[in-house]
Amino acid sequence: MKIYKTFEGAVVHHGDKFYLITDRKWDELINREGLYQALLDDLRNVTPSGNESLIRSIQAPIEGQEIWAAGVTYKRSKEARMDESRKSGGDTFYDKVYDAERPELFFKALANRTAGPGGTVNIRKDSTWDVPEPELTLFVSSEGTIEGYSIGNDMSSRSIEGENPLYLPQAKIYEGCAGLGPCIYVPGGPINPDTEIKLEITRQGDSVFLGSVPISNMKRKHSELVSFLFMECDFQNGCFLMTGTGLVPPDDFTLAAGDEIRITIDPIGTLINYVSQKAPL
Ligand code: DO4
Ligand code: MG
Repeated sequence: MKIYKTFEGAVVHHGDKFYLITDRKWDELINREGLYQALLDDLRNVTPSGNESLIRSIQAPIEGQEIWAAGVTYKRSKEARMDESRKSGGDTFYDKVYDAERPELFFKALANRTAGPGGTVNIRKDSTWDVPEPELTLFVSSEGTIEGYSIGNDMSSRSIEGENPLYLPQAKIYEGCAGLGPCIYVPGGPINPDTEIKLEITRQGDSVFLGSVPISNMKRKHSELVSFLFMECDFQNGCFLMTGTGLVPPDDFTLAAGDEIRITIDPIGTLINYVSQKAPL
């Protein structure tokens, strides 16, 4: 089952049918323990439509949730970050956090800084080296239960983070720093461990990066990330948790304004965003 947030209301796609739900606010609709069953119950009172056009005006599937992110959960992320921060002496922190019991977790964005499907993500004007980070993103209810999955893009400045790990919030948090969508996939159980994350970046019609990684390459368990996040934080409307990147383009790659970023995680779908940058300094 998938839930889309549209300008007309929430649309649930179940089997070959689409259901428009207008009598519940988004936060109230998604933030329920046992969401799959709760949605099935809701659908009994809604007349379905066989028409896909219900999901034409899709927004990011977020309203009152915070987006948090986990870092250095894949070996590829650890190695790339150690390389970019070696000169500053910051490389050893990534190595340590990869092996530590406590994961790296950081606040990423609220809805106002998050681009939905077809929306624009930004690169900072004071950054010279930028990448998207395609991440399986958990939707966790206020009770701390993993109820669904979405696709996240944790936009990152490698030049700023590489200069000093203490610049992480500036490398990660700014206008248009996150992408989320196209829906929340609610399978009614854990996502298939064979799931793959695919990233394609296209520049003026040419593919300039293509890669994929299985989520089974992730070092930590989803439940482990959630339990650290919920240890001392309450989330009244539930929250999203990006689970870290296992795909980092080669060091000679940087995003440019106009690039198209296409992240696919079957069976969630494809999140497409376009890159923008105000005039560089
Ligand atoms: O350690 C910095 C951030 C790491 C991150 O965002 C990731 O591994 O995805
Ligand atoms: Mg990341």
